[in-house]
Order: sequence, then C-alpha cells, then structure tokens
Amino acid sequence: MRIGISCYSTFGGSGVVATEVGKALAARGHEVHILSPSVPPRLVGFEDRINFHEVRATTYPLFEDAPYSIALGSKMADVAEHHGLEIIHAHYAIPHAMAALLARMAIPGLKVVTTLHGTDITVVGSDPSYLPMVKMAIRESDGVTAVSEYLRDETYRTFGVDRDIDVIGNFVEPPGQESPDCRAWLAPRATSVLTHISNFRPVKRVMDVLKVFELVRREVPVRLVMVGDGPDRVEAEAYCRDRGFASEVRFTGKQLDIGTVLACSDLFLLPSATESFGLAALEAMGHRVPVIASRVGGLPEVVRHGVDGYLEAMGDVEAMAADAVKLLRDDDLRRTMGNAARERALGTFAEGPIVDRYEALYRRVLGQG
Ligand code: GMT
Repeated sequence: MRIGISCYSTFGGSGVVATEVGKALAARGHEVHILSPSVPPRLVGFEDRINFHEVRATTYPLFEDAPYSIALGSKMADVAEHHGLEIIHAHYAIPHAMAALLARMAIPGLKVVTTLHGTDITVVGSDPSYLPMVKMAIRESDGVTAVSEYLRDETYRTFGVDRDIDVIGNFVEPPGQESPDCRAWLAPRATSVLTHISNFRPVKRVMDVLKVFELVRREVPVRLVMVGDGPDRVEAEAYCRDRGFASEVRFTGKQLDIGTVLACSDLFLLPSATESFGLAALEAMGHRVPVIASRVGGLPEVVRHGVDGYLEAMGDVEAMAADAVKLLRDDDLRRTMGNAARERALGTFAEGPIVDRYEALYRRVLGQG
C-alpha cells in the first residue's frame, strides 16, 4: 500500500506512535510518506520506502496567522496525486483529520484513517472552538481508532457520534542494548533513581512528581531525573531550589535517548490529571521499570495495580510516595514488578500484532479486507 502519515513533530506520544507505525509499515514493504512541520524526533536513519515531506504554511500580510491546516491539506493532496497515495493516516485529530478530509475532496478515491490520541478529544477537542469540526472529522473519516477503551468511550460521550471506533493501543519495541553508565553520575553512592518523562504541561502535574520526591527523599537515598521540557519546567526548577534539593534533581531537557535514561531508572512516576494511554509509562515498563501513576483515563488499561506498579488517586502524593518507598526498600518486590511490567509491555503491547491491526484496518477501508 502507499500510505501518507500526518503528525506533529514535537516531542509527544502521537508523533512517536505515528513515526513508529510508519517505520514498521515501511519495513513490511509498504511505501510511507510522513507529512509534518519538521522531521519527527523518532524519524532517524535513512531507510528504504520511507519519505518525509515538510509542511510549511506561507505567510502573507493579510493573514493574522498562517493557515497551516490548508497548507497541510494541499501538501496531502499533492503527495497523494504524485505518489499515488491510497490512504492518509491522520495522527491527532486537530488539524490532521480535517486537512485529510480536504485532501480527500481534492483526490477522489483517497481514504482517511484518523487516530485519536487523547488531548485532541479530552482537552482541546471538547473545547467549543474546535468541537464541531472534531465531531465532523470523526464522523466523516473512513476509519477511526482510539488508543484506549477509555478514549473511545470518552469520544462517544463527548461527541455523541454513531460509528465504529477501533481500539488500537500504543506499542513498544524490545529495548536495545543501552549502556547504563549514567547511573554512576545520576545516582552516586548507591542512591536510587526516580524518573519522570513528559512535555511538562499542566496535565502532567509535574509539581506532584516533585512532591512525591520530596517525601521519598526523607526516607531513602534517592535522586530524581526530569526528562522533557514545557511550560511548567520553570516553576518546577524554582520549587527544587526553594526547597533546597535542587542538587538532587536533574532536569535533562528533551532527550532522544530515553532508553539510556530508563535503563538507569528504578521507578517511573506519572501522576497526570488525565492520560488516554501513557506511552511513557509503557516505555518504562519495557525497560523493567515499575510505574507509579494516577488512576486516570487509560492508565489502568496499561499498568496493573500491584503487578506492574501502583495506581493511586490523582493528587494523592502521600500514597504515591509510600508506594515508592516500599518498592525502593524491597529489591525483590521491585524486580518482580519490573519483570511483570516488561512481560506485559512486550506481550500485550508488542509492535507486531498492533501494526497488523493498522494494516487490517487499511485493507478494510480500501475494500480489500
Ligand atoms: O499531551 C500529551 O501528553 C501528548 C499527547 C500527544 O498527542 O502526543 O499524548 C497523548 O497521546 C499519546 C500517544 O497515543 C498517549 O500515550 C498519551 O497518553 C496522550 N496524552 C494524554 O492523553 C494527556
């Protein structure tokens, strides 16, 4: 098949999933064209059958903002026409699904598959300034997927659409051979390492990560690694300085090599306000790192409480800290949970069967399945 994949190139789960699906499809012999404002972080290496198209919205003095959605729709139509695309797979509804529907109007026969990732439904999509168009995009796409049952149900509840939505979860590949050298400088003198990875947006509740750490450090020697960047980083760094533990927290900024960080981590913290799936948690699990997270959204579909880690009420930093202390004091329990987490991540959320499901969906919308 010839497939166009549209996604954001910022660090974030939807761009990661889109790129990894594209790479997996290309490895299976399909021709893949990725359309994005810049090269997505996971699109590294030079591989056969995978092509990148940069989308740029030209400005003009009359425009208050450059119309990115129109530029994206035009690029999709152009690539579809000249490379014979059969499908556009839009990752994150806004604006990729709407742009794909415009391209479908321009290129008869082109099919549109939309994958809903989370905030495109739960935060941004339900905002009245976007809701009617998100609803239309869900209704009019030839195929729609959601990354968890929670997100599918939220979509039905919020938009009241009457159509099938396939649940196809996120996936991980078995980790490579990361060298765990970083433990020597991240956690000198046999201290443990807590890790958080996110885009530091309010929905991630990074201040809760720090509050958990603050409680844990009173009980056990520990360091915290904060990977990523975003609007709440400044406040988070200031908090560490004000509370006198800045030297124990490492803010790495955005990192491509999260595998090495996870290979040096003992526990992963994800106390989000909402999370449709929690790809970062799944990646930690793939590295045998137990997860302590909030019991929200799709996280219970990924992390089994008491098996792969612990789920606590959102904002309950005391319970999360108690879980962390328990696990850091009990190497056997931590190892048992880490092994269970890895088995689940690489079993239930293995790449192969999940890419099979996307492939089957493409064939279905093309009338081949
Ligand atoms: O807001 C974010 O966390 C980024 C967002 C994205 O679109 O990149 O992540 C969402 O999609 C990921 C991949 O499907 C999911 O694993 C995340 O849980 C989801 N984020 C939220 O629902 C907050």
